[in-house]
Amino acid sequence: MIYLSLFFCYSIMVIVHLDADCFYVSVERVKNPRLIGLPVIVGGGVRGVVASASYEARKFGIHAAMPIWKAKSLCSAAVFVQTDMDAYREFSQKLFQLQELYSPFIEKCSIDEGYISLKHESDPITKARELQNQVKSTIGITVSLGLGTNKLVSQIAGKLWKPEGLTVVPAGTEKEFLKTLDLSWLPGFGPKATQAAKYKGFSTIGDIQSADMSVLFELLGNKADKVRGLANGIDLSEIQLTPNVAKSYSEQATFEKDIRIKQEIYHKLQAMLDNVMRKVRLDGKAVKTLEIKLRTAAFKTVTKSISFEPTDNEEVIYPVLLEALTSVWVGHSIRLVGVTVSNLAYKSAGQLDLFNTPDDKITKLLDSMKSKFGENAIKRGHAL
Ligand code: YYY
Ligand code: CA
Repeated sequence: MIYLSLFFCYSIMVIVHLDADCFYVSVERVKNPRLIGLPVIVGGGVRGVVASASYEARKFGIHAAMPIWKAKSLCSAAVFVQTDMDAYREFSQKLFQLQELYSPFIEKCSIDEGYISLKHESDPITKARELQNQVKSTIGITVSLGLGTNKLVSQIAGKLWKPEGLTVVPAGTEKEFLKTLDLSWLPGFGPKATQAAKYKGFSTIGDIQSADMSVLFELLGNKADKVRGLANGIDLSEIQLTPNVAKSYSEQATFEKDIRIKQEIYHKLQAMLDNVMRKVRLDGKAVKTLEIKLRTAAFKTVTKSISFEPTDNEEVIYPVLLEALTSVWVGHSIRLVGVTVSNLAYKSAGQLDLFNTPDDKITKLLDSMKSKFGENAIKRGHAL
């Protein structure tokens, strides 16, 4: 009986809220590890406010959106770093690509926050812990996670214990969990609304749970019903799938001079395929579809796509590439070529064997040399 109810609990407690801890600061610390352990503030620029403060800086009362001059006055020893949005976007992309390995159901809420549904997992808590560890070991930043039966509860749980928190609200305990929290945790209670509510004697979410409906209506108008539901841990909003997480990898290039020799066109396409497949491997994925694009000297564009068994190895795709090229190239002069691989397969533990990943020593050696010495350190013969 106990086993059954626990299983029931786990099986519906599947929404994870993920939020990177002091995200901009964490990225700056990967770039410059000397910042680790120091009170660090990222911000400044035109608006002159704190964009992200390390947890060491927060001990001095510094927080996001505070004017820089005020932060300086609170902690003269703090290290101030200018924002580097390009780096934050790059880390954000890696962060969401990692989440994709755990679930296809992801809603991106901001550069470093999102919801992930783990409804397909039998043990979502263990999976969430795995994700948290993998983010730390592969990207070098920490995240806090909240697990609950709905978005509201998992979001509050995730933000309640930071940094590196993993807070679980079991099914059926939502109301109890919210009861003692300050009102300002509820959506719609910004500083102004919270102040007005406190004036009327509401201080915690529990006060809203038990409030007289007519008083709530006076305070919140037609939102009263919804807010009462939220206060009781009822949130029916669904995860809105974010479509712009990478669904394909592609590269294209224009030749300096138009090319009419099939072997040369093939070699160029092979070199581009090598590059995109290296990215696929770095992201721990596999692909099932290849598309090539040729643009002729007369600006006519032709494409051909072919699907195959999932693989993360370009050598397996070379024959498919040749087949695609042979089917569309009939002797034209070509000015531009492009390669796209898509139809991504998600690898998770135990699934690896399903992929067509031959034990290819050359591919592994190339990957490791490129990681150590840069993209151009070594290439296959066709790319020279
Ligand atoms: O998530 P947490 O560890 O608390 O810190 P950050 O990742 O640095 O997030 C900062 C937080 O502050 C983010 O949710 C946006 C918000 N914020 C703001 O409200 N106003 C600003 N001018 C800058 C940031
Ligand atoms: Ca954050």
